[in-house]
Amino acid sequence: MKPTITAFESSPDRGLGLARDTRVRWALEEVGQPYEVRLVSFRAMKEPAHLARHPFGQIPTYEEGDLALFETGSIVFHIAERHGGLLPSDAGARARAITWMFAALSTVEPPILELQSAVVHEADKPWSAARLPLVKDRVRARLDQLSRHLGDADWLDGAFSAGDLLMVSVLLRTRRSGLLDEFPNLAAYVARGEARPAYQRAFAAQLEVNTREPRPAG
Ligand SMILES: N[C@@H](CCC(=O)N[C@@H](CS)C(=O)NCC(=O)O)C(=O)O
Repeated sequence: MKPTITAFESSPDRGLGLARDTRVRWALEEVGQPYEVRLVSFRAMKEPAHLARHPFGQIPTYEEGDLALFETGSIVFHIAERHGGLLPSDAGARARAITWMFAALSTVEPPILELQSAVVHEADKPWSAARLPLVKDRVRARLDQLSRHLGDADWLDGAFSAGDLLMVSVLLRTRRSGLLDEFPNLAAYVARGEARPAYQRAFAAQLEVNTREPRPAG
């Protein structure tokens, strides 16, 4: 059965691929699972039909028969469990790959989201300029630790896994700040992720949505 995911009708990043549906699209592309997309507006995301699928009124969601999921990490994990290719079969390696999924979302992403909030939502506050270097340093500290761990390896733990998929996706959000380029091995790691044919298909699919001509009203 083809799953249906939700994505922004019009992403605030206008197709840079940073909205989280790209992560789910990428996972589905990696495992070769075709999917449908239901596009939702910001208003529709907060209405009862969408809130029944996602209690926080966000994207992405994932529906497959009777199953409805929200939270990107959970969706990617579900896809990785259902299909081969995103989690190793060796039990220890699999547990480590899952650990990297959590690390991406709960250790590396939070300071990156904080930086994004500082730049997008707090730039007009009187304390913004004084705070920004602190927020950037928190991101830098995490990137430094990750960079030391990765060293000159291609992926975080052996073969590419769902852990890399989420980590690359999270790191992509630092590119515009310039911080990623301070760590050449992480920049190369992200570029390796982006070069994967599955990522390119996922990116192209979201770009197509976000560069469509607006539909005439009425
Ligand atoms: N923890 C959630 C976060 C979901 C999230 O923040 N989605 C964003 C798009 S990437 C969204 O829907 N933003 C609109 C809103 O929160 O109103 C996940 O990983 O799926």
